[in-house]
Amino acid sequence: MTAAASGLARRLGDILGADGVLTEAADCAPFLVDHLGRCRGRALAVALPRTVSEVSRLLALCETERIGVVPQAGNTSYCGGGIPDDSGRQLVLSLKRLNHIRALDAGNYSLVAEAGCILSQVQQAAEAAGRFFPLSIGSQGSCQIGGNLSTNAGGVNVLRYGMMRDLVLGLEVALPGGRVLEGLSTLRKDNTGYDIKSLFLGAEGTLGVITAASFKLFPQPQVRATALAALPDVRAAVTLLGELRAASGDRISSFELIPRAAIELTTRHIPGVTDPLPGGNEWSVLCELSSSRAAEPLDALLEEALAAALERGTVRDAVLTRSERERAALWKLRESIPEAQRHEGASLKHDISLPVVALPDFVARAAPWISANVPDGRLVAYGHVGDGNLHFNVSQLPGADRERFLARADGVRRAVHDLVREFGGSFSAEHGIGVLKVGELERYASPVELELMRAVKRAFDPHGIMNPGKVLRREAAAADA
Ligand code: 2HG
Ligand code: ZN
Repeated sequence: MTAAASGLARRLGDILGADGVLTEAADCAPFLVDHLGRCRGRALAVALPRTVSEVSRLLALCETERIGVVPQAGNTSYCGGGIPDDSGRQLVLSLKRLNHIRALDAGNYSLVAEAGCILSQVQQAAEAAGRFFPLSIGSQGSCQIGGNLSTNAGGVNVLRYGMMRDLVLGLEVALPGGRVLEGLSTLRKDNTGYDIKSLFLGAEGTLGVITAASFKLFPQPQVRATALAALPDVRAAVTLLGELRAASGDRISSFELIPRAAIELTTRHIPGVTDPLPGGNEWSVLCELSSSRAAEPLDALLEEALAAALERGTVRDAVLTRSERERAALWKLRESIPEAQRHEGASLKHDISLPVVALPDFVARAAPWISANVPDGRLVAYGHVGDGNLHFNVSQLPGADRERFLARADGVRRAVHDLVREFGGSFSAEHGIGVLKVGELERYASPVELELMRAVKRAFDPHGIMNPGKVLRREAAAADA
């Protein structure tokens, strides 16, 4: 360690205590690489504060010393937002010890959680009080609330409950320089000027460090009906979504598209996953209805709606789950697609969203392009079709050369994202920008949007110490941090 680094570690130790600063290479290593192994960096140290006051004092010190601070929560992100650059001059600020549920008010349907709480911990706290916290994503056993807030996470319940942004009532944020925005309101209505908290949601730690948030809770679902339906094409998925919304009185909480390729990958790589509808169907959807009214006959309703869809030809085959075990098996098939893709080899990932009605035409244009231009890859397009969000991923074919396949990434990304734009969509639906999509934001955001984003960044973080180079490229004046 250089003299400057050890001096800083000592001053951080004064704020955080001896066990609050990691400097040994082996201790820091897990914080310096993302879970997909796509982004790696180096750091001066890793700080592990326990309180908002420690975070605030740390940010005051880092602003004075012009040290870049990289907030990191569960480190499950897809775009490298929580990984430092390779200069070795930035500080990783892990939120993992800020992990308390501070308050839960069942009567007010609200909960206050610190940023380092694991998502499943928040879900369980709500459930123990007879309430429901609806954010649900594959990594919920390890991702943390601060990261979910900072990337405005989505997942499988967005159709009914919205994204993370829609669940937030208030935020506590430590700002560069050390001030703290104390905004843990649990009010449903509060129109007092600009909605400042909104700017931190999806900002990926570039404006300040979210240390806690107050959330809406909902009544616990009491009944669920879950089915897998095989479909002739993506257009049928959009049609079925409309039919089910109408037939169920809008009880749909999840509507997930699963292509045949994903069923093949999960049954091949994930122990215990089987295909509930063998028959080589090109597309399926996992649909789930739910209600907080126990007496609601959702199974019968879903069965009837799917039978009618079968008659009309929207659906080719369907299976309803008859037990919690069968339901869990279906969800396992869906949730383990990313893991199965990893076992299969490299993949090119595109987290895109489109108006739901545009999805069929988009896939009809984009899928043949992939077949013609990526001979060593296979399209695995799946995801939250009810929200218009597809993970338009391409998996390396078995036996293909990994490096040659990955060398196609830039060209494929350009073709996919340009087509997404042509269809009025977004190149970043729920995984954020991080460091990997900074160039994409520059290409697809309008000059006015970029100018406003840069102005916001300067207003909140004039010295550019907050997660430098993420979301927006560093400005020359802030190049030191
Ligand atoms: C999902 O919906 C996640 O499973 C991960 O957002 C998507 O790995 C992916 O591309
Ligand atoms: Zn997803």
